[in-house]
Amino acid sequence: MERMTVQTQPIEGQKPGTSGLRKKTRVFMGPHYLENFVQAIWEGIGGAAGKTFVLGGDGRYFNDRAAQVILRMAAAAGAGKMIVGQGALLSTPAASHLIRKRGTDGGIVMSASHNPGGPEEDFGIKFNMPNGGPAPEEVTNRIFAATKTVTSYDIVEAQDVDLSTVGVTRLGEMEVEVVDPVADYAALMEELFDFDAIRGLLAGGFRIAFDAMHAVTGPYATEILERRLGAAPGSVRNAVPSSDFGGGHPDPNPIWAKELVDLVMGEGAPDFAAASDGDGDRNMILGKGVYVTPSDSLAVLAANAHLAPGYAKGLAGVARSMPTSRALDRVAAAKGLDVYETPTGWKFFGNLLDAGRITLCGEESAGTGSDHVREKDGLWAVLLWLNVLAVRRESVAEIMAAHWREFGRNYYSRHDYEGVDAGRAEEMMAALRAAAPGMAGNVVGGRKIAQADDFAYDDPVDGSRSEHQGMRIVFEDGARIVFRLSGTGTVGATLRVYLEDVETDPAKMGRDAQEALAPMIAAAEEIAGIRAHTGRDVPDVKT
Ligand code: VG1
Ligand code: CO
Repeated sequence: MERMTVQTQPIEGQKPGTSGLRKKTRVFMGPHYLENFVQAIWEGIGGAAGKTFVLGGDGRYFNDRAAQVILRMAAAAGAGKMIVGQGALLSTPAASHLIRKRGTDGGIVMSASHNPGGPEEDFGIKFNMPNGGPAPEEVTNRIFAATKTVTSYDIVEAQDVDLSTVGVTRLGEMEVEVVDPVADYAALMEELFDFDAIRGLLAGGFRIAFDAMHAVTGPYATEILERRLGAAPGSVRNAVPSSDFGGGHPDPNPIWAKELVDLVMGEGAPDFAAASDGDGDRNMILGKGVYVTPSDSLAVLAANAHLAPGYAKGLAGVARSMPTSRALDRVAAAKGLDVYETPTGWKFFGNLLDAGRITLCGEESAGTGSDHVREKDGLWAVLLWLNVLAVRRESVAEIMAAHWREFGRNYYSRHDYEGVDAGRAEEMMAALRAAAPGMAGNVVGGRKIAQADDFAYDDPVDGSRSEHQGMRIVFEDGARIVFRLSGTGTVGATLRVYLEDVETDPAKMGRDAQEALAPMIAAAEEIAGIRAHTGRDVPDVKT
């Protein structure tokens, strides 16, 4: 087997964002693009020689080809072993678990998550650390720096490795172990949750629907929900991963999973429904006639996790990303738990989880997880909900109503303006940054601003500081607006406006969220001048 050194030169823009490097698939398929970045990963982590890595992806277009390139580069870099999901598939949480379980030196996940897939859509790569979590900024900065100086990469010349069968093979000196992508993950779920109780619930006629959105969770959900828990065959929909996710966005929100939302809102609705994203780390939770916002779901799970065996001893603490609603804080306050506020992106939870300061955490973008892995985990959230439902024997709607009565309700919504001109979006953020220091005390829409700042985070574990993580404007009565630019998009800029208002009067807790938030929507426009800056009247997506 011949090892070659290929001359190359730096390619601009290989800067990892909120979750790895994401670009148009065609860009990734361009000459040296993937290879340069993989070489930069090896450099950013101090080399691959003698190391063991996990490799898998969400099955999108180019997943199979990219896997072969990464394997040949790993062999050339002297890696000792690669553990690969069969068919080069692994959900993000399953990859995280495998990295931890096998005690490897990290892993490479090929995914652009909830972004659409296909030759004209998106592809992505992220590196996860030995703790199973996304590389922290310090490491992604080193990787980015290496992309700017790379002049060559090493790769072996070889036939494709057969990834279709479970077993051990070799690529030159390197061992390649192909593993069942589902088995270890499913076993972990059985440890955390009361499968007997959930089986009992389902056997009693409780009907569920799970939409895998043609993405990687299909095989996991089919094995766990249908085979192990006895959900009726067909409960898992769109269960076969396809390279373009059936032409849709594998994004579990009311827009892209509209069919499922229509199902629970219509006649003969199932009792519980859920969906996951491209790489299986997100979740959307629905009940008969109800959509549970991710922020509320996080709060409900924090309040009820002790009902599942894996969390019976209670929670060490909880965390949420800054833009996530403060419904979680209400639960934490009532239960005397520490609550941490981190920047957007799962990498910021890693240290808190490793240090044992938190057990449960989540984001408003449909990500929830715990210390069982170091990524958010879609199916895990679904199973925790099912475990809670099996114990409480109430409907999702009843659980939500009781939760709001007990803790209060934080009306919440995120408005996204997609494909905005990047320069204009930056200008809007710069204007907000400049105005923020003078905002406290101003009255907008009859409410007084208590605090306005550009969120910066000091990690309490390693002391690292992350700045410019979003503009937040907090009102005296607890309402809040956050403005931030997305770090996962591949075209122009996506402006995210996060809107939140607090309701403690039980008589007013059943309102439509957009209606209840109308004053905050108007306040956001007044404060930021979204229309003038972006030329947009209405958001593209409301979740
Ligand atoms: C978005 C979400 C963020 C999430 C990230 C990765 O980032 O807002 O909460 O962690 O996607 O999710 P941004 O920068 O576009 O707002 V995904 O499921 O990669 O895994
Ligand atoms: Co994802």
